[in-house]
Amino acid sequence: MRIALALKGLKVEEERITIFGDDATSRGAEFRALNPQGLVPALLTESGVLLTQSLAIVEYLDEIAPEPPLLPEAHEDRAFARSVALAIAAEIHALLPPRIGNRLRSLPGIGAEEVASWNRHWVTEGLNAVETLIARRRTGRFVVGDRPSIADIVLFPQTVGAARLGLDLTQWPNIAEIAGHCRALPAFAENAPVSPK
Ligand SMILES: N[C@@H](CCC(=O)N[C@@H](CS)C(=O)NCC(=O)O)C(=O)O
Repeated sequence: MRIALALKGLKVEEERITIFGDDATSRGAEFRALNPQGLVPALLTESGVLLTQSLAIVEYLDEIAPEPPLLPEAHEDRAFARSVALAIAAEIHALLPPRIGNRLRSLPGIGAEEVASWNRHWVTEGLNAVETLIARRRTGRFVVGDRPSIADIVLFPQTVGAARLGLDLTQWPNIAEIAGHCRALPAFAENAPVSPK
């Protein structure tokens, strides 16, 4: 969401929600009263509607502020950008957030190294597939053409996470190149995900 806001030059009033550690504010009663899922991102609109789920929020931002567009123009390209975004958000990221690691570590015999190995497994398997999908259709600097779309907005943070897990991005040449083009843009570089303290 932060990358999409930055690409569009939109400003919002921000409240920092922490997601790591026992005292994570995302798990507190106050935040849950707002977002029962206890997850970020969450966006409260001017009329007081709470929007959740990053892809829904990015599409909402694209509708209220169409420039620059975050979905490609052609129908097939739009569906492709959405499918790459979902392949990452639903099939990779969903298996990795703090609540998954916390739950795994609560099980007998599972410690930090097992959780790191779990994370590396799902990122590797997921990005292998995403690399093949992208390689089949890529014609420009980003996932679709020469303009960043919803697909790059989801892909870039996942590459930052993959590197933090010690995975070598060059095993996914298209993804590594796209991540480099994203990082060259301040909207991406300044809004890369933060690591646990
Ligand atoms: N499908 C959701 C995932 C949201 C999500 O898992 N967000 C993470 C931060 S990137 C979170 O709030 N994690 C808190 C936790 O796992 O306890 C989306 O795309 O917005």
